[in-house]
Amino acid sequence: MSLPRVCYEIFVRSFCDSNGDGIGDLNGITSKLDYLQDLGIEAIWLTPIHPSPSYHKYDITDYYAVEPEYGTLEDFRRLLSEAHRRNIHLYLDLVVNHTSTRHPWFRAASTGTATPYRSFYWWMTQQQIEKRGIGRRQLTADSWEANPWHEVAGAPEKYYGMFTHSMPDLNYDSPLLREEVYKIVDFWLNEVGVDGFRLDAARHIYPYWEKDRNPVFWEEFGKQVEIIKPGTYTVGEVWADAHEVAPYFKGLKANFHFDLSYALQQILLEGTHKNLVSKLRDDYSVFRSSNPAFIDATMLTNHDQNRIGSVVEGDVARMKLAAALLLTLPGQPYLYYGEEIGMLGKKPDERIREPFIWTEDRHDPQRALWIRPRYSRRGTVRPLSRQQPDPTSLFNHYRQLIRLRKAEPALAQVQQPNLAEARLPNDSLLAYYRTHSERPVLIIHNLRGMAQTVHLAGTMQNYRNVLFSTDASVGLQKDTIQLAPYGSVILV
Ligand SMILES: [Ca+2]
Ligand SMILES: [Ca+2]
Repeated sequence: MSLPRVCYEIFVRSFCDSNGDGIGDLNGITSKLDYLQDLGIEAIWLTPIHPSPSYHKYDITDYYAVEPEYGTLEDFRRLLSEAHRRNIHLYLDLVVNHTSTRHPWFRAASTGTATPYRSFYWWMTQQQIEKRGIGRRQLTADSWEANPWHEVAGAPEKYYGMFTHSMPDLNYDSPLLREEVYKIVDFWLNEVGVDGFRLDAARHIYPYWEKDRNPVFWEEFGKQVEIIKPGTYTVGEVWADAHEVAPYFKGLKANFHFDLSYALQQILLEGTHKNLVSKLRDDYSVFRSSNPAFIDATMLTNHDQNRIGSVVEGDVARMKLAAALLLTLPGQPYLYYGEEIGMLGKKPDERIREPFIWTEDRHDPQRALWIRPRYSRRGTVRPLSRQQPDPTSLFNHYRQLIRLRKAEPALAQVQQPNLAEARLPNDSLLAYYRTHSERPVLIIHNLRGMAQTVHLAGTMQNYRNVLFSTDASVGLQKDTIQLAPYGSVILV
């Protein structure tokens, strides 16, 4: 199967419930594969599906099993084979920066120094911690834990858990641990048959005082994975700027582009182009220096960020603009589930992970109920069932743009991003070319909430056909084109 061009992140607990217990599950996802295929999705990233005491499951107690709330290994195998039947790849969330404190490794490790599992984690006395000056960490976008050292009652040594006390960090100086992780990877790739992994907390594998070792670790990991199953896809969560992300491309095929996510949000909020194209081209050249075959994994937001719908205050016109930006820029875009129907949500985390709204039926049995929604309710978000028949809906806007992205060679290109600046005299317009030897494409976005007329000059006049317009009534007249408020056009 070829490299997926459009991907979709599912927060499993909230997507679709198949058995009426109110918790989204694997069979629920299987029942929605036709929906995802119709939307045009080619790969799915599932948030963790392994047994875990938390609702989000990012603290795992058994890497070989499926969380009973979500189903069984058989359910997972069926989901995978049904996905493959529709040419949809499946990526698991590999959370190996830390385990749950309830994982058998940690239970054994915390009993004392006599067990081989002791070396799987980081242990230090208060004196050692102070001597090295590592008692407090700087807060980062992904962790607000200032005191990463946690006590085991009655023991002299503390363990390191940078996210929280219930998530002890694994210590990759242990060769035995590395072996265990490769066994896990082998099991899911070869015994089960998944297509790849999203690597959680990739920049935290080694703690901040040894952070230069992280890209080196992933380089070894990448080599091992290539031996275990050649061609496996990997995408890293390296929540940092482009310069820090770049070296991770030596080991990982793709990395998420958080800088771009922020830049797009700024553009949507301020209504000016912020030199996006030249910034992106700079990022590409930084990534290219690490690996010319890098895959730029893009998103508006993910399960750790305020939803794009709330960033633009529920304004559907700007959600359409956001989608048009994401789906016409280079890269391998990831939609966050529900984004395509305009779901809303602001932190705390639970609030950006609310249940998908499939129908207007208030007793819709597919709808997850594990949390009472505050932002994404039937009154604030149009259910999918009402958007599907409406050609002007946000859902159909996504669907149409995805189709175009896959069909148009200049838009479909994932590797070696083909992006060039197209200059317009007004900074509330953002224009760029997706270059191509035979069929280049010109894209123009109106970043303002009022209509604008664009005069096409110079080489822009070569683009005579409208492939897409947010407002279907808009056309090209001689050398001018009308852009609806927050509207986008794609010309060829
Ligand atoms: Ca369920
Ligand atoms: Ca770590």
